[in-house]
Amino acid sequence: MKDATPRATLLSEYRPFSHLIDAVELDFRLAPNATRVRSRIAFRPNPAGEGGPLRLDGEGLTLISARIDGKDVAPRILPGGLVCEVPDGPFTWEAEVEIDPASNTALEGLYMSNGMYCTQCEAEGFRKITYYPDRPDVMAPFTVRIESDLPVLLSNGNPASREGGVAEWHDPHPKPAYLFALVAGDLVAHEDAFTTMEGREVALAVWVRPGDEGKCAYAMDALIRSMRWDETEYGRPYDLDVFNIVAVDDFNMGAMENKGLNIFNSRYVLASPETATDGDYGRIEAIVAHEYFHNWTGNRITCRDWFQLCLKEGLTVFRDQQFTGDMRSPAVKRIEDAHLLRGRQFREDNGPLAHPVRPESYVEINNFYTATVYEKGAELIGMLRRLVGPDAYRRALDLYFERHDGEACTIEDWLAVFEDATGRDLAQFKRWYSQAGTPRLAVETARDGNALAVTFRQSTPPTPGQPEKRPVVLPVALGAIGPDGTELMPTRVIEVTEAEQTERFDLPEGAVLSILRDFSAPVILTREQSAQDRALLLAHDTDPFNKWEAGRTLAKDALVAMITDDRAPDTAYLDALAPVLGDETLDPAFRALVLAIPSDDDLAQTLASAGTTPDPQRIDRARHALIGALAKHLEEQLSGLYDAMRIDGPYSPDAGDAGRRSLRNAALLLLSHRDEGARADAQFEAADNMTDELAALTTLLRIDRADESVARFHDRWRDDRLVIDKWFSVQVMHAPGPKAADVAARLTEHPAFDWKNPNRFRAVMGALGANHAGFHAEGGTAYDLLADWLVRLDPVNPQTTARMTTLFETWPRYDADRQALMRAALERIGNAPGLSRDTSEMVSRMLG
Ligand code: B3K
Ligand code: ZN
Repeated sequence: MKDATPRATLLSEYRPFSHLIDAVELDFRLAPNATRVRSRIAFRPNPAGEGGPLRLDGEGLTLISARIDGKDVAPRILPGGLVCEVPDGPFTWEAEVEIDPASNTALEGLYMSNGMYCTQCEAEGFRKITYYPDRPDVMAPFTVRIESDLPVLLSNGNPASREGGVAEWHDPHPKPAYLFALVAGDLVAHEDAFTTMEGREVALAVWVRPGDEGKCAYAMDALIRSMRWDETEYGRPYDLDVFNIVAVDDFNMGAMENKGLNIFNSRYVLASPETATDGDYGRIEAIVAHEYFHNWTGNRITCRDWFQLCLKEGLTVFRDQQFTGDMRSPAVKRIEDAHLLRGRQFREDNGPLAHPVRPESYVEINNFYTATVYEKGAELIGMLRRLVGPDAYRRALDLYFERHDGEACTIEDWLAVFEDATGRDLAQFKRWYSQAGTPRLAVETARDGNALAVTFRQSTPPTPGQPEKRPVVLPVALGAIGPDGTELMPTRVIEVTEAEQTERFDLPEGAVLSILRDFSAPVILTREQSAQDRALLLAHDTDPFNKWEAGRTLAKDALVAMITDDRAPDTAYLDALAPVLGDETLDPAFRALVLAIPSDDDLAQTLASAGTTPDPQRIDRARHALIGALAKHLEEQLSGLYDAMRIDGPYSPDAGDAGRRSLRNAALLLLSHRDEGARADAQFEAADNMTDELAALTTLLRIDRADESVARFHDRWRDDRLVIDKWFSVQVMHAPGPKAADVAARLTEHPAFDWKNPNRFRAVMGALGANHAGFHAEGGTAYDLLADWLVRLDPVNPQTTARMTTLFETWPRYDADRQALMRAALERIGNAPGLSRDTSEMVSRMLG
């Protein structure tokens, strides 16, 4: 470990910084191994600060010179920064440092990717560029000068001048250092323009490597739609003369919302019908929107400290979810988001890494960009909106923007605008931010004539460091359907605030309650309900989420019975599915979701939370058996759907066509169990778009008949790095369980396995973790392979390594043998000499 005992940062220890900054000037002279950075910073004492010397953060910097008000000074250099005595009043700090971007493989700070310079500063990367108070509550306007022979030189804000090899940029909006960005490279632009509601002309550009310019139109279109949507839905116009997006191949995550200069992982920018799937298009649209929306929720109003991360992330995820719902289908989007939340966030919340939406302590903040902060954070915004209603929500947001523009805020500030705009007391609601864990909501009913008493009991199991839990506010949306399928009670929202609470409804015998409509609270609902009642809801519920949920629960019940009691597949489920699949009034995208079988990991989690130890092999077998039964039972219908959903005409990524393809390809996968892959072979050859081509390949992999197609696919796409990522990934993801670790190991020897590129590393190792039967195959070879590679990656790229250790987070779910093997793998990672702070924090949290 780097530090024997890495120190935790605590929310309770927050103190304002000693100084404020009036202006920052940065001057970069770029050179791969010896970039010089000069800074000139106008400081003045912070009236709210505690005085004392100036402490600046800095990591891996070679200090060349430092001056205060023009006079040389000799600051004390410490492990994470420096300390310097300073005058009592305002002063100017000037420093020059040297850094080595070409050797920066951690991809944090200033680094190089394919000959291009770029930056990633959130959360604490700016300190690797120069000495600075690298914390979000210190905001300042920046002027940046870049000197380089490279043709394109970009930074935040508006361009100020460009002459010879020098460009100057000025960003008038005060910002924290984590939003700083610089890009220099041989890049080409896909350009467009936007006129804001205030009449501002904005020049838009998506910058990519030469050769990729034909793949930027969709990202640009998504950007323009996002800008318009934020104006119409939130009244938020853009505030600079330019907005630039740059695509980078080596990037630790999805994208970054730097002011006026968003930097993206190229996989979330580049798209053409031949190379990108419908899923890729959807992610590009959502991420472009997400980063753009941060301009108001994150950049103009930022976080006081990193504990408040959900203030910008939860809210911005919620906004991008609303946007996608508006662009596509709100019902389908809600189901996908709820499904993702259960898959990722519930998994986190019910394991050793559980933490509150607003954590109170961290060692490495990069380890807290989690599903809990993002996705559960977004659910909290959705619950607030449901509790106060859409009009009051909009009033509260208007007040938020008006009151806090230009400030660094807290969750208390956020809740206060809701309290002030609505008069509501949110003290109990606030528990959602500090209490980790997924609440269980048990529902029981008792009838007396037409009086139906519904009792809700909520409880949250203990999580690390939080043995006792208190009741939270649960908005429970519910309605009722009559035995003939008509709606007896339209949706109403009950607020469950007590540990136990009973509500009464006037509903006749035979009425079937539909509870937690629209997934109105992020809880695990437990409730005895007959298969007949579930089938009724699947057929007739007016709430799309609960209609889908009814089918899902039937599928899960059938699978659990197959896994635990060796039962045969339940034909009641198969019968209930048929009319929904055939209902042409239903969106094909929705029908595709209904047809999807719960994943192995989902089943493992379901079993574990019901107190049964999941057996990965049995789960895999049962799932296969159900797929086989479904294919047999519905063969004719599926075959009809496969033909009916065919699209003739040019590819369009819009939601309508994408939905048809997803239903058609879901049918294809099932039908391959009947036709030995004949349709998939034909589709693989004929496909004119990546969605259909990859679906065919995946289908062939799943029935273990893909050898030839895998080779053909590689030959077709060997020069397209993003498609080759898919090629690596699907082979591992869809390998039969016992073979998965071998397939992954073999692929790591492929010449194109560039393991220092995070996308490529994740394509193989992330896919191994996602192949449940493969990752947990007997003997633990997959655990060992992953551990070997994480030990190797850690010194090169701690952030990606730490993130990928979470593939082990489910260890407590499994049997004693697997637990021991997974723990041993984690211990081996933990004992690697020189392990990064990032990874060591993750390992020690997981091992407890
Ligand atoms: N704010 C960035 C994430 C930064 C992650 C730092 N480890 C992207 C986003 O959420 O929009
Ligand atoms: Zn974000």
